Amino acid sequence: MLNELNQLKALLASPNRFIVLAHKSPDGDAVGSAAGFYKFLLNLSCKAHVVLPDLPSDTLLPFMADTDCLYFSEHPEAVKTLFEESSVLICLDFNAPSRVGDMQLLIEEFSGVKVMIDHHPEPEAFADLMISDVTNSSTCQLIYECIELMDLTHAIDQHVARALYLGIMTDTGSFRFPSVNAKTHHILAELMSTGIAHWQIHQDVYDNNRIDQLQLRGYAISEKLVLLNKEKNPIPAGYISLTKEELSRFNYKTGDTEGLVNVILSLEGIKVGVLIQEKSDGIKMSFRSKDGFFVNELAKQHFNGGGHKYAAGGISFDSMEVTLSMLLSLMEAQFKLT
Ligand SMILES: [Mn+2]
Repeated sequence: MLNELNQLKALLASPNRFIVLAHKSPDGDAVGSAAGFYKFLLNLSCKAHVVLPDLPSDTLLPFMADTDCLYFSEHPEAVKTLFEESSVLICLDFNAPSRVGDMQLLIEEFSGVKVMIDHHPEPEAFADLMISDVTNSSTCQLIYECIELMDLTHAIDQHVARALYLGIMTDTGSFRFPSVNAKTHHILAELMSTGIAHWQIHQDVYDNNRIDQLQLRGYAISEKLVLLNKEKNPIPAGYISLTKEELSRFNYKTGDTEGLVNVILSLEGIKVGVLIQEKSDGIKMSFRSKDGFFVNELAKQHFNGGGHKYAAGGISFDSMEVTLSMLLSLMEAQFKLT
């Protein structure tokens, strides 16, 4: 990694034009790493722009304020021009060009230097500089570690600190997942010492629900939660499925069901939770697990997805009915307790 960081440091010191890019449907770590790295570049007096494939949720959108972010879904031509005019592409919080949706070709055809900084397993070798740490809690933590190793922490101001704090907070379930280590807390302390209002970040992300959103959550838990662990040969799993009609009944907006899959996992005895939602482009699935029950292979092999051992995503292009019956038989085969 030191070799890559030396090369990155050289890029930062040369007259380059940077594009900072994170993945489609950006979560807190994607938003935090994009906004944070962008501000870091500006603090080093680099020329930089941020691009996201599409808009984050209303909750996360304010964290993109003051970044002049270009959204490919809204301004594809402007993004294409930017790709032609830039010399370095920084890819954050994803490890395969397919994770940016319709922007995939732009990455593949980018003629400048491609840099990847990411923590997801099994990176595809698409970048010239690959900085991958699959044990890291978050891309935001990894970015901090890179900045530290490049000896550039003087470029971390409150804007950078706030953004990186956001990503570490959201990717670690507020600092509680097994991926959190002592280093995570040391970094958080450093970020806090810039004077950011850390409590405000928690409040902005977690205490900002709309009533529709809370009621959708209530409905999902009381009416749609199915537990598989109550029979003779129990499967320690539960799932919630939501149809398009159910989502629209509660005026669903992007991000409204964020964290709902973790509620399943909070049940006593449950090791695997799955949230299945019917969206316009297919049936979206979020998998969460714990205690040695892994979900990334299931998502990868059967549902066109992947991710971390304990947190993965996938998509199915079958009907809800077919998807559910497939999921049930797969979970039975993989997770049944004997
Ligand atoms: Mn992440």
